[in-house]
Amino acid sequence: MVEGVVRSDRRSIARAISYMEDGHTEIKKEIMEKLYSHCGKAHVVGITGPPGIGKSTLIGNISVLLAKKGMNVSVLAVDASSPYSGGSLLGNRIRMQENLFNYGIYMRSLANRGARGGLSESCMGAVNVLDASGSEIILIETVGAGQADLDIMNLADTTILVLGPGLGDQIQAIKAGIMEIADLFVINKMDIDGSYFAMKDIEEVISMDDPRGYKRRVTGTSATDHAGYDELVGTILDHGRYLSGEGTIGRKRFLMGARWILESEIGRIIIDPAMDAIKKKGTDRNPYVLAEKIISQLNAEISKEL
Ligand SMILES: Nc1nc2c(ncn2[C@@H]2O[C@H](COP(=O)(O)OP(=O)(O)OP(=O)(O)O)[C@@H](O)[C@H]2O)c(=O)[nH]1
Ligand SMILES: [Mg+2]
Repeated sequence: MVEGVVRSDRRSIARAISYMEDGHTEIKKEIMEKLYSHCGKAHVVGITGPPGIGKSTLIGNISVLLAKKGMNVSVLAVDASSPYSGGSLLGNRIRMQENLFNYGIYMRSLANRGARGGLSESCMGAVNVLDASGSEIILIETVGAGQADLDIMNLADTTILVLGPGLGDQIQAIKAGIMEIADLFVINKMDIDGSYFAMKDIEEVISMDDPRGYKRRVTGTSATDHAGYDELVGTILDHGRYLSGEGTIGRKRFLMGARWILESEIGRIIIDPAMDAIKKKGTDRNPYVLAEKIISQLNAEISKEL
């Protein structure tokens, strides 16, 4: 199956992702280890925002533009509240899926909050499968609400927050949390009144960014007018280049990886016994000694695992 994934065989990709959703930890771990040497090339883009703001429509449109540039594109819809539709009309939905298929774009919904690991863990697994299969860009759609969403965004190299007209209060609420982790902003539904003000709102927020860091941008898009997508694709690719150019991507992925280790089921297999052993040993208040103990205990647990 792993060989199939690496060959980009669609059935193997689908099976491997299903294991990531439902498989036992041991199987997931084995698959992830075998995929490891094939991973690391994909640019992972998380797209979040309130329900109905137009995320699926947007992703449908930009994934086609990316595919037309010759890129290998995949789409993951996480816990989508509505089927991948690109519009509420059934005809629209069929057209969107046909369109993605015709451009060779791989699309998959993840909706399983099964007992073995959470949704964000399945998503992390799916990203690794797609990365190993040769996807150059992986677009993840998730509804902008709550912790699970933030965890999924913790997977993305580039996080895009989609907002729209008439979200004044929501923008206030969002400013505190996800605003900080978003790298790029989109005001969708530019064809609707009020979008201009939403755009100004975001511009004001990002004008306060630290000038030494990445200069965040906001792009206006409209599905009705098919406008803004070229510019948006430009900013996404630009952010990807920024990350690899700056070497920031290594640090960012390392930190995200460390969080996964601490929070995932796989991590718990190693970390919990180590922590238990340390707790039994005593009541150290000395952080230097404690740090050394933790590391040697983790080393012991890891070699046991290997
Ligand atoms: N006027 C206008 N309508 C849009 C635009 N983009 C999307 N829509 C419509 O907004 C509705 C929701 O679009 P979706 O793409 O399904 O939105 P979503 O954010 O993916 O929704 P959820 O996945 O349910 O959170 C559909 O009826 C779209 O046709 C736009 O730019 N302008
Ligand atoms: Mg959607």
